[in-house]
Amino acid sequence: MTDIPKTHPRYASLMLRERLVTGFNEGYVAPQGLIAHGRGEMFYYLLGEKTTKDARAAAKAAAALLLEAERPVISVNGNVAALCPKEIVELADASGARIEVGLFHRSDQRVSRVAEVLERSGAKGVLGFLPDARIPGLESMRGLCTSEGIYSADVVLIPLEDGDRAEALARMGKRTIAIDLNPLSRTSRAATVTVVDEVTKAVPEITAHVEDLEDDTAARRRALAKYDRDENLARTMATMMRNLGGQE
Ligand code: PTJ
Repeated sequence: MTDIPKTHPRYASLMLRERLVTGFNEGYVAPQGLIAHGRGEMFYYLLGEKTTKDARAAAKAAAALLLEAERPVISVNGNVAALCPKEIVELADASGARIEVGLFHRSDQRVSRVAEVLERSGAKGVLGFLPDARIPGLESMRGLCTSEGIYSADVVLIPLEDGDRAEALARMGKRTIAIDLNPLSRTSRAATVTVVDEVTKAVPEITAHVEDLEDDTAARRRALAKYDRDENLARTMATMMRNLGGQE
């Protein structure tokens, strides 16, 4: 790892890169994951590298959806395992969700490394190593899943996706929660709830709302009723335009 001084003005951002590079060197982050992170960084910059009010509202709706679910599942890929394994386990524990490894650039070795990283952070019963089902209409390796997990889930959290799975899961009648810094992505536009924020910020934000809403059914129904994905994404894009010096 590069020794990054804590006083560096971009310390937090550089440390996220270091986690990905470590994950890449240890064989669980795909090389393509490094490119994906760079794209995310660009959108985060446009957001002012801050959690917006709209991201908080979406995180609240995401928490409500997880709490309303009967069989929630959190899908984890290489980037998410590198960036926030502990936070994923905390969200799974708080919401009662199962964790399933779902990789686009899938190999058995990467699946077991991602599972190991999660287990080192306290995860129990991680699914995904032995897929026995397939998401209909999804040709990529990410279509492989387990019947106990994603295949029979009613709500699936899909952080950092590349597009087609949210649509395929919706065709199966499932509701999805995306975490994606790109408000224009297919995933962002297809998920039931989209949190446009950096994943290491979004996951603990959702967990905090889960803890707040868990004994308050009326409050979580209100959070869901108030949330409108397309309006939320439009406001997020307006924030980016303002930060670029464009129209209000
Ligand atoms: O580990 P694998 O094999 O499953 O592969 C994972 C990657 C990320 C390589 C794969 O899912 C992929 O290619 O994704 P994309 O198409 O690059 O999409 C990732 C999306 O996540 C993009 O819209 C990025 O802007 C966004 N993103 C990247 N880093 C972050 C992020 N969103 C939130 N937080 C981030 N740190």
